[in-house]
Amino acid sequence: MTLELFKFESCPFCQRVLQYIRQTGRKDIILRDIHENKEYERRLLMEGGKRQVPCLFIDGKPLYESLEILKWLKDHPEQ
Ligand SMILES: N[C@@H](CCC(=O)N[C@@H](CS)C(=O)NCC(=O)O)C(=O)O
Repeated sequence: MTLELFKFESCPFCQRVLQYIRQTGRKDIILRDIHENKEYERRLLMEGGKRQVPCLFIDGKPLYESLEILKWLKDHPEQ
């Protein structure tokens, strides 16, 4: 399974998710900073449908909303 988190550093909702990832020591999530890379921003918009962060792509399928993302991560621990 491929997990990609689209985010930017100054977003508090992203920080909430990033803190959880750090706390749990998860290593299976690729971070995509949309402020550092215009291609990531383009992908988020084109494939996700909107520019909102955080957004977790789960095998390419977008999941928006930090609380939904946290719930999904808790329900799907790193293998
Ligand atoms: N309810 C959302 C709020 C996310 C949010 O407001 N993110 C801001 C950045 S801090 C954003 O992407 N704004 C741009 C937009 O909504 O188009 C969540 O919890 O994830």
